[in-house]
Amino acid sequence: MSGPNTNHDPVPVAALDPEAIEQAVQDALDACAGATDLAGLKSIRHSHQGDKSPLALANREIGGLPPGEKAEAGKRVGQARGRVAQAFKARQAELEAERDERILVEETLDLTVGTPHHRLGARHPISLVTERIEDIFVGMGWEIAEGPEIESEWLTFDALNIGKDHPARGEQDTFFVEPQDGGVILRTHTSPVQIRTMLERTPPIYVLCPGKVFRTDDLDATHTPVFHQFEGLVVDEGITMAHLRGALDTFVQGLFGEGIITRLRPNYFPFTEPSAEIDCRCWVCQGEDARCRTCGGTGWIELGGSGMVNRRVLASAGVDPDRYTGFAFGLGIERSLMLRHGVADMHDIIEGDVRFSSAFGMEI
Ligand code: FA5
Repeated sequence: MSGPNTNHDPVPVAALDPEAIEQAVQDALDACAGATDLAGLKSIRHSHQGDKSPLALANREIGGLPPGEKAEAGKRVGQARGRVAQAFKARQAELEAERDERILVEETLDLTVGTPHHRLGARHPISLVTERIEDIFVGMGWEIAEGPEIESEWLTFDALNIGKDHPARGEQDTFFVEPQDGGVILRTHTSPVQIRTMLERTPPIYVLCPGKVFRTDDLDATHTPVFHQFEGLVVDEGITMAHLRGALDTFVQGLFGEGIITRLRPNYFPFTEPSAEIDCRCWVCQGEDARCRTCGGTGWIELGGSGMVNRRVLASAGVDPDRYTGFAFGLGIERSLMLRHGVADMHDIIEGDVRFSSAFGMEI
């Protein structure tokens, strides 16, 4: 027979006293309610739910009770611990909601608040129109050639058949680099790149030479002392004025629009023979408005100079003039821009006001 179960602690345990348990629960609930943030809640949670908390201690004492008392004590302690756990869980949820709310407020972005406006720069229309012109000729298979802005007098004048007594060589047109008789100047046109190209390459030559040039002109509505030109040069066997005309027509149609044609008027340049002034059909009135403001009613707009490369120029650049012929032309980029976009005053182009450049956008 088995004897009576004496394996329990007969001494009543204070921790299991209902009032003590209720007090422990109340203490836990008060502490819980008093926690103002999640960190505070975490630190008090240990005192009321941890291994050494009054309720954990009471729970451990249940094992020592007489069997008949265990169930009730277990129920009491279990319910007490449940209430405390429930309170902590609820408070935790409240504090988390408060934290999330606070973060949402603190990190809210007001998308309507004005920001400091940093005005973006703009590419200068001279750069844009230069690229556009380059694209037209590169599209025909030509190459881009360049030369220095500080140039020798020989390449700028002598090699181009511009004699010592030519007015263009005078002080009223040319910026000289000191000493004045040192033979170095700021190039007055892009034509010396013709000579450089012929000296460096052998025909066939198909090049476009855009660049900055300098003349002692005063700044006014149509002139500037620093401006841009682009020079075209073709040297090959059998080249005629018809090829010049075809290249110019393709160019003006690319820049000014379909159907625009050119006209060549006799002129004189020492480096071309024969020489011609290039006009193009007015793209505004097509020659049909005697009061057109773009062409002055003439139906034609003057673009620049051109001609067949003078035999003497071919020879001075080492090209056999009996085998090769060529054509050249030179146009002002500022004037092309003024014509294409109706810019009335050169000042607008050279003053660098970003509002002027912005009006052209990034594409011409
Ligand atoms: C020449 O400079 C020749 N080298 C062009 C040439 C090349 C002819 C090849 C034949 C063969 P001209 O001096 O006319 O030519 O100048 C050409 C263009 O430059 C003019 O049509 C004009 O558009 C522009 N230009 C001349 N002076 C100024 C200036 N001060 N400001 C702005 N553009 C100018």
